Amino acid sequence: MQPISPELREWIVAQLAAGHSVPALRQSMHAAGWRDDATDAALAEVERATRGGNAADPADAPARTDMPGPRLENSPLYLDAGDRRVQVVQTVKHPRIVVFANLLSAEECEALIAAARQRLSRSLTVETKTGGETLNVDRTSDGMFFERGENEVVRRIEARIATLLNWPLDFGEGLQILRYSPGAQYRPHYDYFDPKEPGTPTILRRGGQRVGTLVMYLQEPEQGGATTFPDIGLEVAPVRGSAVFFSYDRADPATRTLHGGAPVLAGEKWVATKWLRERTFT
Ligand code: PD2
Ligand code: ZN
Repeated sequence: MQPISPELREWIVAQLAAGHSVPALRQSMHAAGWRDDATDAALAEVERATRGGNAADPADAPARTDMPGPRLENSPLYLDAGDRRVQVVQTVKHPRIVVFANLLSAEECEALIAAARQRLSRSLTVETKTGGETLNVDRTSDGMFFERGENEVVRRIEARIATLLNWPLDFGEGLQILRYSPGAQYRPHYDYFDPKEPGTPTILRRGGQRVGTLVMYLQEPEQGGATTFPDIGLEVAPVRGSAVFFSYDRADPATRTLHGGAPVLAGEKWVATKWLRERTFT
């Protein structure tokens, strides 16, 4: 029997609260690969737990209090990231966004690009409808993933990120590398997994929700390629060795973390993305 995770329970509660019928839920879960006996057990458990009570909407659930992020209480200009002194260039409180400079050396940027180049393929995005991966017209870059701790430079950078963002190393997904050629872009999206999609509980079994993103710039394009935050009109320039961090304490647009990669107009942009989960990512 598949275990009934807190995420699956939360998803079922949200679906019921949104007015979806139990048969419709059974059909979505079946399509997402859930066995019928597991589906019945999960539905029964939620029914028992919510009988007589209010089915809470996850958007109204209390925000997480334990979140990744740098310590900024004393408005530091520099932060000690263990093996490197990182500059704090810009901060936004809501949404929580921090722009860093000098996070990576030019040699580290080159080493990541060199190790990734031969392994690139057209980027896929996690498909929350099914829990699988699909080609996405909204994302026209090429990409690959390193395993966590795959090589020396990846290990060094992951340890630095864990120190800088005060988040356990093993809560992070493997580093993703993206290359944008001229014309390539990543249309505005949220990095958290949509709790309303039936594939989401499957995705969340590997470490819960994403709660933070760090996009590190490995190579500057000649023009274009900013990381944009349309809700607040912010554009972060893709300067080599710099990075933008943002966090989201619930899987909801109220976090104002809509963001995208603007089209590259000339040259090539390379980035490395580290996504942070709620728990150990397996
Ligand atoms: O490359 C970027 O600027 C970018 C923009 C939005 C990367 C991501 N999202 C991502 O990797 O999630
Ligand atoms: Zn993103």
